[in-house]
Amino acid sequence: MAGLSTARIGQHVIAHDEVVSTQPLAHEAAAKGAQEGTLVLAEQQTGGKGRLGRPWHSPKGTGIWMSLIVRPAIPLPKTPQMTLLTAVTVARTIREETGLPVKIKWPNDIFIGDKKVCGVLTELNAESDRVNYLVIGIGLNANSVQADFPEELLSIATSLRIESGTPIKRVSFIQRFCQNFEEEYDHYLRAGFARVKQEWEANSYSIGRWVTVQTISQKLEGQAIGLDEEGVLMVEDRAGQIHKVYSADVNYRAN
Ligand code: BT5
Repeated sequence: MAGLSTARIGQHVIAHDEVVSTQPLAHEAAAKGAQEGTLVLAEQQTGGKGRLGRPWHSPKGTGIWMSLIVRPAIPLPKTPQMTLLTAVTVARTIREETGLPVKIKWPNDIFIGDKKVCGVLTELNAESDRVNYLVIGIGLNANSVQADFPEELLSIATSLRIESGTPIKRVSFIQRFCQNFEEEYDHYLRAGFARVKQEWEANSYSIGRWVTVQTISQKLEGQAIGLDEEGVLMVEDRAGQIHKVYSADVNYRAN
């Protein structure tokens, strides 16, 4: 990408017009040895995906639909931290590029007000207990207008353009994202998770809210109180007991 001052992130870009999803294309590229920092971008996805097989609406030309390949030398249990690092980086980039007040909803959503503007999907490729690579998918509604959203998303989704009243420059957004990501990622690899945790908590939509958490084994109600040192969400129930939520769907509700 011209004008990009990173060492790795965004130095190789694979740009497509229409794809089913950038995620499998990034996996293919990574399996063939694509360098760390390679970005797969598309103008449109016909089968964009979220977590747990959910669809991600990705119409032509309105969004930033991209998958980033990274190869962090971290133990497998720490890989969810990369989702939080990415969310922190996207949120910072949105603030810097638009001034909009963004919040991070655990674990992978970026919100403006009570609407989702961006989602992150991290997929792992590992051999025994070694991380081979991660594909981090980022779907950001950049320049969508209301009419770009299907009926079922109208009340839950928004875009940077809707919120700020002006279209954003997608290339300059991606460049700034790459710079911010590389800076945060290098710091994380050198010094650990503490700075990501601090920035995540400072910009959290989740902390202080009452949540219902459905895990495979239990349904839990309580207040989200923060992240532990590893990036796991801590939820305090009415009896004052603290539960750690690793990977589950968190629903928010009024007290
Ligand atoms: C996510 O999943 O939020 C992760 C989204 C990742 C999308 C990127 S785009 C580039 C890369 N290629 C892919 O195919 N995927 C990644 P999840 O938390 O499961 O949220 C999915 C839910 O968000 C859906 O069930 C809808 O309710 C809602 N949703 C779908 N499309 C949306 C959109 N464009 N904006 C806001 N919300 C949306």
